[in-house]
Amino acid sequence: MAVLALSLALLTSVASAAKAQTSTHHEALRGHQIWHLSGEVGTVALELTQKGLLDMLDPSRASGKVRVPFQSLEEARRILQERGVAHQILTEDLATFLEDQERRTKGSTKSESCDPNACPKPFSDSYMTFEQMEWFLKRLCESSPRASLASLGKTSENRDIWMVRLRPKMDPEEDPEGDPEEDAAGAVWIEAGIHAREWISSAVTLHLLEKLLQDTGDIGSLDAYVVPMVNPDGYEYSRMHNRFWRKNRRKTSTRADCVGVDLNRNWDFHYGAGASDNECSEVFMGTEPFSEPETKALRDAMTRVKDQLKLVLCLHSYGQRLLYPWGYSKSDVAPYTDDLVREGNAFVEAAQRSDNTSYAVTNVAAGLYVASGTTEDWSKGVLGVKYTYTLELRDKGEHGFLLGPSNILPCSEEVWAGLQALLKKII
Ligand code: 0X9
Ligand code: ZN
Repeated sequence: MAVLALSLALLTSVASAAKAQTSTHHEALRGHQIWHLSGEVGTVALELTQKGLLDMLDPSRASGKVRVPFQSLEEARRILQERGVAHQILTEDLATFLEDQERRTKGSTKSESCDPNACPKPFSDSYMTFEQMEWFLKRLCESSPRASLASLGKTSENRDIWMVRLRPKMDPEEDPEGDPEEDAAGAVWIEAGIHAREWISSAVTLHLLEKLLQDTGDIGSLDAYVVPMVNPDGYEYSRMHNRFWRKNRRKTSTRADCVGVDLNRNWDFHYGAGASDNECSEVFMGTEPFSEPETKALRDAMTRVKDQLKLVLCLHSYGQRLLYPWGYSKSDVAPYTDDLVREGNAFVEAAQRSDNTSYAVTNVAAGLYVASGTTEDWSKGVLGVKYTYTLELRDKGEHGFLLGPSNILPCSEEVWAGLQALLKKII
Protein backbone atom coordinates (compact mmCIF):
# COMPACT_ATOMS: atom_id res chain seq x y z
CA MET A 1 0.00 0.00 0.00
CA ALA A 2 2.77 2.36 1.03
CA VAL A 3 4.61 1.53 -2.19
CA LEU A 4 1.49 2.31 -4.22
CA ALA A 5 1.00 5.63 -2.44
CA LEU A 6 4.64 6.52 -3.01
CA SER A 7 4.57 5.67 -6.69
CA LEU A 8 1.31 7.61 -7.10
CA ALA A 9 2.85 10.64 -5.42
CA LEU A 10 5.88 10.28 -7.64
CA LEU A 11 3.73 10.06 -10.75
CA THR A 12 1.79 13.17 -9.77
CA SER A 13 4.93 15.14 -9.15
CA VAL A 14 6.45 14.00 -12.46
CA ALA A 15 3.22 15.01 -14.22
CA SER A 16 3.14 18.43 -12.59
CA ALA A 17 6.83 18.97 -13.35
CA ALA A 18 6.13 18.17 -17.01
CA LYS A 19 3.19 20.56 -16.96
CA ALA A 20 5.29 23.26 -15.34
CA GLN A 21 7.82 22.86 -18.13
CA THR A 22 5.30 23.13 -20.91
CA SER A 23 2.91 25.65 -19.39
CA THR A 24 3.52 29.21 -20.46
CA HIS A 25 2.11 32.58 -19.64
CA HIS A 26 -0.60 31.93 -22.25
CA GLU A 27 -2.42 29.22 -20.23
CA ALA A 28 -5.47 31.48 -19.74
CA LEU A 29 -6.12 31.22 -23.48
CA ARG A 30 -5.68 27.43 -23.78
CA GLY A 31 -8.43 26.04 -26.02
CA HIS A 32 -9.80 29.47 -26.98
CA GLN A 33 -10.49 29.86 -30.69
CA ILE A 34 -10.75 32.71 -33.17
CA TRP A 35 -13.70 32.46 -35.52
CA HIS A 36 -14.75 34.45 -38.52
CA LEU A 37 -18.51 35.04 -38.66
CA SER A 38 -20.44 35.46 -41.86
CA GLY A 39 -24.03 35.42 -43.04
CA GLU A 40 -26.84 36.98 -41.02
CA VAL A 41 -24.52 38.30 -38.31
CA GLY A 42 -26.86 41.19 -37.32
CA THR A 43 -26.74 41.76 -33.59
CA VAL A 44 -26.13 38.14 -32.62
CA ALA A 45 -22.42 38.69 -31.97
CA LEU A 46 -23.20 41.53 -29.56
CA GLU A 47 -25.92 39.47 -27.85
CA LEU A 48 -23.51 36.59 -27.29
CA THR A 49 -20.86 39.01 -26.05
CA GLN A 50 -23.35 40.47 -23.56
CA LYS A 51 -24.04 36.95 -22.31
CA GLY A 52 -20.33 36.34 -21.81
CA LEU A 53 -20.09 33.68 -24.54
CA LEU A 54 -18.11 35.62 -27.13
CA ASP A 55 -15.55 38.38 -27.39
CA MET A 56 -15.99 40.66 -30.40
CA LEU A 57 -12.45 41.40 -31.43
CA ASP A 58 -13.23 44.41 -33.54
CA PRO A 59 -16.71 45.61 -32.78
CA SER A 60 -16.39 48.04 -35.68
CA ARG A 61 -16.43 44.83 -37.70
CA ALA A 62 -13.56 45.52 -40.03
CA SER A 63 -12.74 41.80 -39.97
CA GLY A 64 -15.70 39.93 -38.41
CA LYS A 65 -13.39 38.12 -36.00
CA VAL A 66 -14.51 36.89 -32.60
CA ARG A 67 -12.74 35.03 -29.79
CA VAL A 68 -14.63 32.09 -28.36
CA PRO A 69 -13.53 30.96 -24.89
CA PHE A 70 -12.98 27.21 -24.51
CA GLN A 71 -15.90 26.82 -22.10
CA SER A 72 -18.41 28.41 -24.50
CA LEU A 73 -17.39 26.74 -27.79
CA GLU A 74 -20.37 24.36 -27.82
CA GLU A 75 -23.03 26.86 -26.79
CA ALA A 76 -21.76 29.55 -29.15
CA ARG A 77 -21.73 27.05 -32.04
CA ARG A 78 -25.30 25.98 -31.30
CA ILE A 79 -26.74 29.50 -30.99
CA LEU A 80 -24.98 30.77 -34.10
CA GLN A 81 -26.27 27.83 -36.09
CA GLU A 82 -29.83 28.47 -34.88
CA ARG A 83 -29.50 32.13 -35.93
CA GLY A 84 -28.18 31.30 -39.40
CA VAL A 85 -24.67 32.64 -38.80
CA ALA A 86 -21.82 30.65 -40.31
CA HIS A 87 -18.43 30.44 -38.64
CA GLN A 88 -15.03 29.50 -39.84
CA ILE A 89 -12.30 28.57 -37.36
CA LEU A 90 -9.26 30.77 -37.96
CA THR A 91 -7.25 29.76 -34.88
CA GLU A 92 -7.71 26.34 -33.23
CA ASP A 93 -5.97 27.15 -29.98
CA LEU A 94 -4.94 30.68 -29.09
CA ALA A 95 -2.39 29.60 -26.47
CA THR A 96 -0.50 27.41 -28.98
CA PHE A 97 -0.76 30.18 -31.57
CA LEU A 98 0.80 32.74 -29.20
CA GLU A 99 3.50 30.31 -28.06
CA ASP A 100 4.47 29.57 -31.69
CA GLN A 101 4.49 33.25 -32.50
CA GLU A 102 6.78 33.96 -29.55
CA ARG A 103 9.14 31.19 -30.60
CA ARG A 104 9.24 32.49 -34.19
CA THR A 105 9.98 36.08 -33.27
CA LYS A 106 12.48 35.25 -30.52
CA GLY A 107 15.90 36.46 -31.50
CA SER A 108 14.62 38.53 -34.40
CA THR A 109 12.92 41.13 -32.21
CA LYS A 110 14.98 43.91 -30.74
CA SER A 111 14.24 44.51 -27.15
CA GLU A 112 14.81 48.08 -26.10
CA SER A 113 15.33 48.74 -22.45
CA CYS A 114 15.66 51.61 -20.03
CA ASP A 115 15.96 52.11 -16.29
CA PRO A 116 14.53 54.69 -13.88
CA ASN A 117 17.41 57.10 -14.51
CA ALA A 118 17.58 56.83 -18.27
CA CYS A 119 14.36 56.44 -20.10
CA PRO A 120 14.54 59.47 -22.38
CA LYS A 121 12.45 58.19 -25.29
CA PRO A 122 9.38 56.06 -25.74
CA PHE A 123 10.31 52.77 -27.43
CA SER A 124 9.74 52.40 -31.14
CA ASP A 125 10.73 48.76 -31.65
CA SER A 126 8.91 47.16 -28.75
CA TYR A 127 6.03 47.79 -26.37
CA MET A 128 6.97 49.24 -22.99
CA THR A 129 6.05 47.84 -19.61
CA PHE A 130 3.89 50.12 -17.47
CA GLU A 131 6.89 50.79 -15.23
CA GLN A 132 8.98 51.87 -18.22
CA MET A 133 6.17 54.19 -19.29
CA GLU A 134 6.23 55.74 -15.82
CA TRP A 135 9.98 56.30 -16.00
CA PHE A 136 9.62 57.95 -19.39
CA LEU A 137 6.76 60.21 -18.23
CA LYS A 138 8.69 61.32 -15.14
CA ARG A 139 11.77 62.07 -17.18
CA LEU A 140 9.76 64.00 -19.81
CA CYS A 141 8.10 66.17 -17.19
CA GLU A 142 11.35 66.82 -15.30
CA SER A 143 13.09 67.92 -18.45
CA SER A 144 10.43 70.25 -19.84
CA PRO A 145 9.09 73.32 -18.05
CA ARG A 146 5.88 73.05 -20.09
CA ALA A 147 5.07 69.54 -18.95
CA SER A 148 3.80 68.44 -15.56
CA LEU A 149 2.74 65.04 -14.30
CA ALA A 150 -0.17 64.35 -11.97
CA SER A 151 -1.62 61.15 -10.62
CA LEU A 152 -5.40 61.32 -11.05
CA GLY A 153 -5.92 58.40 -8.68
CA LYS A 154 -5.01 54.80 -7.94
CA THR A 155 -6.32 51.61 -9.51
CA SER A 156 -7.56 48.63 -7.49
CA GLU A 157 -4.05 47.15 -7.72
CA ASN A 158 -2.60 50.45 -6.52
CA ARG A 159 -1.10 51.68 -9.77
CA ASP A 160 -1.23 55.39 -10.67
CA ILE A 161 -3.41 56.81 -13.41
CA TRP A 162 -1.03 59.42 -14.81
CA MET A 163 -1.99 62.58 -16.65
CA VAL A 164 0.52 64.80 -18.40
CA ARG A 165 -0.43 68.42 -18.73
CA LEU A 166 1.32 70.37 -21.44
CA ARG A 167 1.01 74.09 -21.03
CA PRO A 168 0.96 76.36 -24.08
CA LYS A 169 4.39 77.40 -25.23
CA MET A 170 5.27 80.89 -24.16
CA ASP A 171 5.02 83.64 -26.74
CA PRO A 172 8.13 85.87 -26.25
CA GLU A 173 5.84 88.94 -26.41
CA GLU A 174 3.69 87.57 -23.63
CA ASP A 175 3.90 88.68 -20.04
CA PRO A 176 5.76 85.84 -18.28
CA GLU A 177 3.83 86.61 -15.10
CA GLY A 178 0.46 86.37 -16.87
CA ASP A 179 -1.91 83.44 -16.46
CA PRO A 180 -1.30 81.09 -19.43
CA GLU A 181 -4.88 79.81 -19.22
CA GLU A 182 -6.27 83.27 -20.01
CA ASP A 183 -4.49 83.36 -23.35
CA ALA A 184 -4.78 79.71 -24.21
CA ALA A 185 -6.68 78.85 -27.36
CA GLY A 186 -8.39 75.98 -25.61
CA ALA A 187 -7.37 72.47 -24.80
CA VAL A 188 -7.26 69.01 -26.23
CA TRP A 189 -7.83 65.87 -24.15
CA ILE A 190 -6.20 62.63 -25.26
CA GLU A 191 -7.03 59.31 -23.64
CA ALA A 192 -5.40 55.94 -24.34
CA GLY A 193 -5.14 52.48 -22.89
CA ILE A 194 -8.68 52.21 -21.51
CA HIS A 195 -8.83 48.72 -23.07
CA ALA A 196 -5.95 46.59 -21.83
CA ARG A 197 -5.08 44.67 -25.00
CA GLU A 198 -5.00 47.69 -27.30
CA TRP A 199 -1.27 48.23 -26.75
CA ILE A 200 -0.70 50.40 -29.82
CA SER A 201 -2.94 53.14 -28.36
CA SER A 202 -0.60 53.91 -25.44
CA ALA A 203 2.55 53.41 -27.51
CA VAL A 204 1.31 55.99 -30.04
CA THR A 205 0.22 58.38 -27.29
CA LEU A 206 3.71 58.45 -25.74
CA HIS A 207 5.08 59.46 -29.14
CA LEU A 208 2.32 62.07 -29.52
CA LEU A 209 3.45 63.62 -26.24
CA GLU A 210 6.90 64.17 -27.67
CA LYS A 211 5.49 65.63 -30.86
CA LEU A 212 3.14 67.96 -29.01
CA LEU A 213 6.05 69.23 -26.92
CA GLN A 214 8.28 69.78 -29.93
CA ASP A 215 5.61 71.52 -32.00
CA THR A 216 6.53 75.03 -32.92
CA GLY A 217 3.28 75.77 -34.75
CA ASP A 218 -0.24 76.59 -33.58
CA ILE A 219 -0.75 73.32 -31.76
CA GLY A 220 1.92 74.27 -29.26
CA SER A 221 -0.27 77.20 -28.22
CA LEU A 222 -2.92 74.82 -26.94
CA ASP A 223 -3.19 73.23 -23.56
CA ALA A 224 -3.05 69.46 -23.78
CA TYR A 225 -4.13 66.93 -21.20
CA VAL A 226 -2.87 63.47 -22.00
CA VAL A 227 -3.65 60.24 -20.14
CA PRO A 228 -1.52 57.64 -21.92
CA MET A 229 -2.50 54.63 -19.80
CA VAL A 230 -5.96 54.63 -18.22
CA ASN A 231 -5.96 50.93 -17.33
CA PRO A 232 -2.48 49.90 -16.15
CA ASP A 233 -3.76 46.89 -14.15
CA GLY A 234 -5.40 45.45 -17.25
CA TYR A 235 -2.35 46.27 -19.38
CA GLU A 236 0.05 44.43 -17.09
CA TYR A 237 -2.37 41.51 -16.91
CA SER A 238 -2.51 41.41 -20.70
CA ARG A 239 1.31 41.40 -20.83
CA MET A 240 1.81 38.71 -18.23
CA HIS A 241 -1.25 36.42 -18.28
CA ASN A 242 -3.82 36.96 -21.02
CA ARG A 243 -2.92 38.81 -24.22
CA PHE A 244 -6.64 39.30 -25.00
CA TRP A 245 -7.60 40.94 -21.69
CA ARG A 246 -9.87 44.00 -22.24
CA LYS A 247 -11.34 45.12 -18.90
CA ASN A 248 -9.78 46.44 -15.70
CA ARG A 249 -8.90 43.97 -12.92
CA ARG A 250 -11.21 44.91 -10.06
CA LYS A 251 -13.02 42.02 -8.43
CA THR A 252 -16.69 42.85 -8.57
CA SER A 253 -18.12 39.52 -7.52
CA THR A 254 -17.32 36.31 -5.72
CA ARG A 255 -16.69 34.53 -9.03
CA ALA A 256 -12.93 34.31 -9.38
CA ASP A 257 -13.21 33.64 -13.13
CA CYS A 258 -15.22 36.79 -13.88
CA VAL A 259 -13.07 39.78 -13.04
CA GLY A 260 -13.13 43.37 -14.22
CA VAL A 261 -15.31 46.03 -15.78
CA ASP A 262 -15.28 47.40 -19.33
CA LEU A 263 -14.18 50.95 -18.55
CA ASN A 264 -15.62 52.13 -21.86
CA ARG A 265 -19.13 51.13 -20.71
CA ASN A 266 -18.95 52.60 -17.20
CA TRP A 267 -19.62 56.32 -17.92
CA ASP A 268 -22.91 57.86 -16.95
CA PHE A 269 -24.55 58.79 -20.24
CA HIS A 270 -27.25 56.43 -21.52
CA TYR A 271 -25.59 53.93 -19.21
CA GLY A 272 -26.37 50.33 -20.16
CA ALA A 273 -27.40 50.26 -23.84
CA GLY A 274 -25.25 47.82 -25.79
CA ALA A 275 -23.41 46.92 -22.59
CA SER A 276 -24.00 44.06 -20.16
CA ASP A 277 -24.88 43.56 -16.51
CA ASN A 278 -23.29 40.12 -16.60
CA GLU A 279 -19.94 40.35 -14.85
CA CYS A 280 -18.51 37.57 -17.01
CA SER A 281 -19.13 39.59 -20.16
CA GLU A 282 -16.33 41.43 -21.97
CA VAL A 283 -18.63 44.47 -22.06
CA PHE A 284 -19.64 44.35 -18.35
CA MET A 285 -20.71 47.90 -17.48
CA GLY A 286 -20.02 47.61 -13.74
CA THR A 287 -22.45 47.66 -10.85
CA GLU A 288 -23.29 51.36 -11.33
CA PRO A 289 -22.02 54.31 -13.38
CA PHE A 290 -18.51 55.34 -12.34
CA SER A 291 -18.16 52.29 -10.10
CA GLU A 292 -14.49 52.09 -11.13
CA PRO A 293 -11.52 54.08 -9.81
CA GLU A 294 -10.25 54.70 -13.36
CA THR A 295 -13.48 56.24 -14.71
CA LYS A 296 -14.02 58.27 -11.52
CA ALA A 297 -10.52 59.70 -11.81
CA LEU A 298 -10.99 60.65 -15.47
CA ARG A 299 -14.46 62.09 -14.86
CA ASP A 300 -13.20 64.38 -12.08
CA ALA A 301 -10.15 65.56 -14.01
CA MET A 302 -12.13 66.20 -17.21
CA THR A 303 -14.86 68.03 -15.30
CA ARG A 304 -12.27 70.40 -13.79
CA VAL A 305 -11.14 71.58 -17.24
CA LYS A 306 -14.35 71.11 -19.21
CA ASP A 307 -14.75 74.74 -20.28
CA GLN A 308 -11.36 74.63 -21.95
CA LEU A 309 -11.91 71.43 -23.94
CA LYS A 310 -12.20 71.76 -27.71
CA LEU A 311 -11.50 68.15 -28.58
CA VAL A 312 -11.62 64.82 -26.79
CA LEU A 313 -9.82 62.03 -28.62
CA CYS A 314 -9.94 58.47 -27.28
CA LEU A 315 -7.37 56.13 -28.78
CA HIS A 316 -8.29 52.48 -29.25
CA SER A 317 -7.58 49.66 -31.67
CA TYR A 318 -8.33 48.21 -34.12
CA GLY A 319 -10.17 48.81 -37.42
CA GLN A 320 -8.74 52.12 -38.74
CA ARG A 321 -11.84 54.15 -38.05
CA LEU A 322 -12.50 57.58 -36.67
CA LEU A 323 -15.80 57.09 -34.82
CA TYR A 324 -18.06 59.94 -33.89
CA PRO A 325 -21.00 59.98 -31.42
CA TRP A 326 -23.50 58.85 -30.53
CA GLY A 327 -22.45 55.32 -29.73
CA TYR A 328 -25.56 54.71 -27.61
CA SER A 329 -28.20 54.89 -30.34
CA LYS A 330 -28.70 53.90 -33.94
CA SER A 331 -31.22 56.66 -34.57
CA ASP A 332 -30.36 59.73 -32.45
CA VAL A 333 -28.12 62.16 -34.28
CA ALA A 334 -25.49 64.02 -32.25
CA PRO A 335 -25.35 67.83 -32.39
CA TYR A 336 -22.88 69.13 -34.99
CA THR A 337 -22.61 65.76 -36.75
CA ASP A 338 -21.84 67.53 -40.06
CA ASP A 339 -18.90 69.31 -38.45
CA LEU A 340 -17.69 66.12 -36.80
CA VAL A 341 -17.68 64.35 -40.16
CA ARG A 342 -16.17 67.24 -42.11
CA GLU A 343 -13.31 67.89 -39.70
CA GLY A 344 -12.90 64.13 -39.23
CA ASN A 345 -12.23 63.90 -42.95
CA ALA A 346 -9.35 66.35 -42.54
CA PHE A 347 -7.82 63.86 -40.12
CA VAL A 348 -8.33 60.99 -42.55
CA GLU A 349 -6.81 62.82 -45.52
CA ALA A 350 -3.72 63.88 -43.59
CA ALA A 351 -3.24 60.37 -42.15
CA GLN A 352 -3.49 58.91 -45.64
CA ARG A 353 -0.84 61.32 -46.94
CA SER A 354 1.49 60.39 -44.08
CA ASP A 355 1.87 56.63 -44.59
CA ASN A 356 -0.85 55.69 -47.05
CA THR A 357 -3.07 54.23 -44.32
CA SER A 358 -6.81 54.52 -44.87
CA TYR A 359 -9.03 55.50 -41.99
CA ALA A 360 -12.81 55.84 -42.36
CA VAL A 361 -15.01 58.38 -40.57
CA THR A 362 -17.96 56.36 -39.26
CA ASN A 363 -20.74 56.30 -36.74
CA VAL A 364 -20.51 52.73 -35.54
CA ALA A 365 -23.88 52.66 -33.81
CA ALA A 366 -25.76 53.55 -37.00
CA GLY A 367 -23.94 51.11 -39.19
CA LEU A 368 -23.07 48.24 -36.90
CA TYR A 369 -23.50 48.05 -33.17
CA VAL A 370 -24.42 50.14 -30.13
CA ALA A 371 -21.94 51.01 -27.38
CA SER A 372 -22.98 53.24 -24.50
CA GLY A 373 -21.27 54.52 -21.40
CA THR A 374 -18.17 55.48 -23.38
CA THR A 375 -15.80 58.38 -22.74
CA GLU A 376 -16.64 59.71 -26.18
CA ASP A 377 -20.41 59.87 -25.60
CA TRP A 378 -20.12 61.18 -22.03
CA SER A 379 -17.74 64.01 -22.86
CA LYS A 380 -20.06 65.21 -25.60
CA GLY A 381 -23.38 64.46 -23.88
CA VAL A 382 -22.55 65.58 -20.36
CA LEU A 383 -19.56 67.92 -20.62
CA GLY A 384 -20.81 69.43 -23.88
CA VAL A 385 -17.52 69.17 -25.80
CA LYS A 386 -18.31 69.71 -29.47
CA TYR A 387 -15.68 67.44 -30.99
CA THR A 388 -15.34 64.00 -29.41
CA TYR A 389 -14.08 60.94 -31.26
CA THR A 390 -12.96 57.37 -30.72
CA LEU A 391 -10.01 56.59 -32.95
CA GLU A 392 -9.55 52.91 -33.78
CA LEU A 393 -5.91 52.60 -34.84
CA ARG A 394 -4.17 50.01 -37.03
CA ASP A 395 -4.81 47.48 -38.41
CA LYS A 396 -7.91 46.19 -40.21
CA GLY A 397 -7.73 42.76 -38.61
CA GLU A 398 -4.74 40.98 -40.07
CA HIS A 399 -2.85 41.12 -36.76
CA GLY A 400 -5.47 42.95 -34.73
CA PHE A 401 -4.41 43.43 -31.11
CA LEU A 402 -1.22 41.49 -31.86
CA LEU A 403 -0.03 44.34 -34.10
CA GLY A 404 3.75 44.20 -34.40
CA PRO A 405 5.83 46.95 -32.78
CA SER A 406 7.24 48.01 -36.16
CA ASN A 407 3.91 49.83 -36.54
CA ILE A 408 4.55 52.10 -33.55
CA LEU A 409 6.47 54.79 -35.44
CA PRO A 410 4.49 54.95 -38.70
CA CYS A 411 1.21 54.79 -36.80
CA SER A 412 2.35 57.62 -34.50
CA GLU A 413 3.34 59.67 -37.55
CA GLU A 414 -0.02 59.27 -39.26
CA VAL A 415 -1.98 60.05 -36.10
CA TRP A 416 0.16 63.13 -35.50
CA ALA A 417 -0.43 64.27 -39.11
CA GLY A 418 -4.17 63.65 -38.68
CA LEU A 419 -4.32 65.38 -35.31
CA GLN A 420 -2.57 68.48 -36.61
CA ALA A 421 -4.98 68.71 -39.55
CA LEU A 422 -7.98 68.20 -37.26
CA LEU A 423 -6.84 70.77 -34.72
CA LYS A 424 -6.15 73.34 -37.42
CA LYS A 425 -9.80 73.03 -38.46
CA ILE A 426 -11.20 73.08 -34.97
CA ILE A 427 -9.27 75.98 -33.45
O1 0X9 B 1 -16.39 49.02 -28.09
C1 0X9 B 1 -15.69 49.98 -27.81
O2 0X9 B 1 -15.60 50.44 -26.67
C2 0X9 B 1 -14.90 50.65 -28.92
N1 0X9 B 1 -14.34 49.67 -29.79
S1 0X9 B 1 -13.14 48.67 -29.25
O3 0X9 B 1 -12.90 47.66 -30.26
N2 0X9 B 1 -11.79 49.47 -29.15
O4 0X9 B 1 -13.50 48.13 -27.99
C3 0X9 B 1 -15.82 51.55 -29.74
C4 0X9 B 1 -16.49 52.67 -29.00
C5 0X9 B 1 -17.70 53.08 -29.76
N3 0X9 B 1 -17.83 54.44 -30.12
C6 0X9 B 1 -18.85 54.77 -30.96
N4 0X9 B 1 -19.72 53.87 -31.32
N5 0X9 B 1 -18.95 55.97 -31.40
ZN1 ZN C 1 -11.03 49.77 -27.29
